[in-house]
Amino acid sequence: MIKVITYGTYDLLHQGHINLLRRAKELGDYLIVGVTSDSFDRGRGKLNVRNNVLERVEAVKATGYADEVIIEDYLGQKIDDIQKYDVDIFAIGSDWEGKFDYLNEYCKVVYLPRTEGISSTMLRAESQDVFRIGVIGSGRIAHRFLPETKVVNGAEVVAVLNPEKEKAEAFAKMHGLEAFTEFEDFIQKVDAVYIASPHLSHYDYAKRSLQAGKHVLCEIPFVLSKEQALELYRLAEEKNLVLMEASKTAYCPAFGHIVTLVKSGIIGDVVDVKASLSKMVPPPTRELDAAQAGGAMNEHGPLTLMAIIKLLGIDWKDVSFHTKIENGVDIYTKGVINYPHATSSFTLGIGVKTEGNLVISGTKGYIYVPAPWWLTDFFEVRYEDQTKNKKYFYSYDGEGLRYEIQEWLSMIVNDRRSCYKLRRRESVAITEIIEKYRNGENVTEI
Ligand code: C2G
Repeated sequence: MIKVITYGTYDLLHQGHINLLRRAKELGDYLIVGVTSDSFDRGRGKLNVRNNVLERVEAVKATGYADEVIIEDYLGQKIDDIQKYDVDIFAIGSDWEGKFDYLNEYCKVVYLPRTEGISSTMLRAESQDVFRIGVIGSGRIAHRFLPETKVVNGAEVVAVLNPEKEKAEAFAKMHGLEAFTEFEDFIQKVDAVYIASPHLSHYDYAKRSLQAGKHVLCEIPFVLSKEQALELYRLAEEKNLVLMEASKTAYCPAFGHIVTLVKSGIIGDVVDVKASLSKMVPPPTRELDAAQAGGAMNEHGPLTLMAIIKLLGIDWKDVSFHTKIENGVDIYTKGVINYPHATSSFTLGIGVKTEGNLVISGTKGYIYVPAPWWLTDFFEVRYEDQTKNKKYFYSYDGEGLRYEIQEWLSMIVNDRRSCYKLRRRESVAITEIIEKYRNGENVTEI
């Protein structure tokens, strides 16, 4: 019996896939089809897959060509599978010509003709509008945002707004966009807005964009008061628009897995979360400017508080801060947030260096995420009995903004107002804690 194996995502299964499966089956007597898992696809940069793995498996089965369906979940699995299932022929479409020659060591490799004129990418593009995105602000993070949109289907940045003409034009030139200095002209050209302007302008720009009927992705710190956050989320709801806080770590694959592992009880009851984030910034810079809401708490509070709130929830009892101020901004802030059954602390620095790790302690074990934990790609679950320890590795691609952009567009396309990766009430809770600090509640200067 000749055994054939082939692999694919098979998203929005189409005639090209069906032809490929038929041809693969014709090469032998028994066809094994490896369907990629959702996390494997995310790991290899396929961020826009529409059907989940179960739907894709069902679609492959429905073609009637597969004698057996398996899940492909890791790099290198093809070699294992070929040996494990005693495969004679590995078949794949001609778009992969030459890429799988290394499998010749284990079985025969056949590249089958690809069906021209159809692909999942085309089908996704047809079923999904391309969103014209406008960027407000042209600073460091805005520059990083641009290349990240290129890897997300359906995202096309078309315009930039900066009241300072030369800055708007320089940014537009660099990225091939239209430059605007007036909000009213800019907003008419776009469907959705990414706000990466100075902190103090976030609220105003977000409100005006929502009022103009545009979806909003707003950089951190989102806004600087709980009232403003509530008002904006209410406005978005009323207008049936997506408003999302750009808390990048919340949307990255590894951090999401940490949260689900913790919630599933892998380290028992969580009793303590410690999160630190420090980035030394040389003057003169916005981060060290009090007039632009600089300071460690405004800069790094949002991501750090996001981790604590995702892990322990929004029902904290009390919050206190110790802070070191220089020239009107906190160069270091340490905070403690107590919950009825747990405690947590954070240390943030822009003029004081700290270890930037995240440690989640539970009654059975702890999770250690080394610095920089906010660009999570690795963590370890540790126990008293070290033989039970487990390390988890993930990819954190590019600047890591692609995950939030993808989630934002997916919410728009699928008409979702809320995302479990960062709930609106969690975003409001983060803002509330930052506001308490800004108001000097329970703040001790050192
Ligand atoms: N295919 C085809 N004709 C098309 C589109 C796709 O013959 N018009 C083939 C591909 O060449 C591949 C299979 O259909 O053999 C599945 O394609 P995808 O779903 O795009 O999956 P892919 O990313 O190619 O997965 O480990 C995964 C595999 O390495 C490849």
